[in-house]
Amino acid sequence: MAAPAAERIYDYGEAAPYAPGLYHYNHIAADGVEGFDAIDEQAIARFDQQGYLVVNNAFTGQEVQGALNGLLRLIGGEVEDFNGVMYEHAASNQPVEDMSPEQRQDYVRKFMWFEKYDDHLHQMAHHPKMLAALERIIGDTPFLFQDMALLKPPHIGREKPWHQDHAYFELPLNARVVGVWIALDEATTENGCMIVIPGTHRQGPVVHFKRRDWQICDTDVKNQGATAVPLKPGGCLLFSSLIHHGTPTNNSGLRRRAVQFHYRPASAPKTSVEERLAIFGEEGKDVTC
Ligand SMILES: O=C(O)CCC(=O)C(=O)O
Repeated sequence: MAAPAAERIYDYGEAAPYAPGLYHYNHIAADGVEGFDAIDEQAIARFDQQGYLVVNNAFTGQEVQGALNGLLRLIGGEVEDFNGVMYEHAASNQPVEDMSPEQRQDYVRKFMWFEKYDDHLHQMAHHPKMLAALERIIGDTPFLFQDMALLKPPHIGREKPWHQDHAYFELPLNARVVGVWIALDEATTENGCMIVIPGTHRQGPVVHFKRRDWQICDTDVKNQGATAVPLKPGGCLLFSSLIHHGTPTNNSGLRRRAVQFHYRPASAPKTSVEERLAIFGEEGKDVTC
C-alpha cells in the first residue's frame, strides 16, 4: 500500500522562483546516433570531447511501455517491500493515497533503488547493448550503482538546478562515471528536457551549495553554450558525471517521465563523504551564493 499522507516523503528543495534566463540554451542537440549499435569510435570521441552523447531509438516502444508499467506498479504500492516514492511539495494538500496509480504519478517527483523490484526496469538497466557501449566509453566493466525515476509532473514539476552528478557520489574524481537518462515520454524544451553545457566535464569539479537543491550557484552558471537535449520516448542521453546540466520546471500540461541509471568502473574504489565535500562543498568557507 502507498504510505499514508502523514508519512509521505518529499524531495529536498523548494519550488522557489529562479531567474528567467537560467536555463537559456543556444543549441539543440542534433548529432545523435541511431541505436547502441551505431556507437562507433567517432561517437565515443564526441562523448569525450562534449561530455555527452545522444542515442535515438535506444529502447523499443515495448521496452518503454514495460518500464512505464513497472513505475506505475511501484507508485501504486503494489510491490512488497518497496517504498521511497518522493512527492512534489505541491502534492501536500492532495489526497494522493485515494488516487489511482495513473493519477498519483502526476504528483511524484522521483524515487530510487527500484530496478531490482521490476523485471522490465531491471532489463532496461542491464540492456546488453547498452552495457557493451558503456564498457567502451568507461574503459572498464560498467557497474550500476544508482537508479532513479524522475517524473517532473505536468504543471508542478520543479526544476533540477544546475549541478554535476559527481558532486553526489563518493567516487574518485578520475573515475569515468556515466549517467544514462532515458526518456519514457517525449522530452521537450517545454516539459523540461535535459540541458547540458558541452565541454564543462573537462573543467573539473565546481563547488556546490545547498540552495534550492545541492547545486552550482546560479551566478556561477555560464550557460552561453548550453544545449537542450529533446528526446523521443526510448531515446537516451549518455553523459559524464562532471558535465554541468539541469532541467527547468515543467509548466506544460505534458508528462516528462524518465529513468536515469548511473554506472561506475567496476574497479573504482569508494571514497568518503568527507573527501567528496572537500572537493565539492565549501559552505564553511568565506563564499557567498
Ligand atoms: O530529470 C531531471 O529533471 C534531472 C535529472 C538530473 O539531472 C539528476 O537527477 O541528476
